[in-house]
Amino acid sequence: MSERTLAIIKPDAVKKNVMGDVLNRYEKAGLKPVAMKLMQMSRPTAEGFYAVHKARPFFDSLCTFMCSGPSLVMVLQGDNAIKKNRELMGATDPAKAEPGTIRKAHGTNIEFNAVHGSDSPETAKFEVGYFFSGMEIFG
Ligand code: IDP
Ligand code: MG
Repeated sequence: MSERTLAIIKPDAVKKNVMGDVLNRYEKAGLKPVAMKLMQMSRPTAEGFYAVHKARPFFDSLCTFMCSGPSLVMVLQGDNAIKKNRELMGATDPAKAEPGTIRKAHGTNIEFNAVHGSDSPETAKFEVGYFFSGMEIFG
């Protein structure tokens, strides 16, 4: 079933000049970018996006990281896009990520881990709508 998921190439990966490699992985896996914007998140934007993690000890540091430079924020569309993207990404901690995954290749540590991907249909709906209006999505 074709679905949409929100993906972010985080500031660490943009700084490392690996946007092209990550986009290539999405496209090769059948995940088509149908909306994208290169943006530097404001603090309130990052805090709202990660509101579910507000009580976590890493919340403040995570928001500082996400505001530290431009990210490539996008909507990916394809069969089982949510699960497929999570598989491409690998585990949250790059040290534990499977070989061949994006985080294994480009993540630095559990915080600076290169990419974001929605983790469920409900989350995807919220996250896509957080950054994009219907008019900005081509699919
Ligand atoms: P996910 O991105 O794999 O879904 P989440 O648990 O939703 O992982 O955490 C969101 C983001 O918060 C992670 O991608 C990572 O950047 C950061 N993060 C998660 N756990 C830790 C931690 O223990 N220390 C520091 N940062 C963390
Ligand atoms: Mg998550």
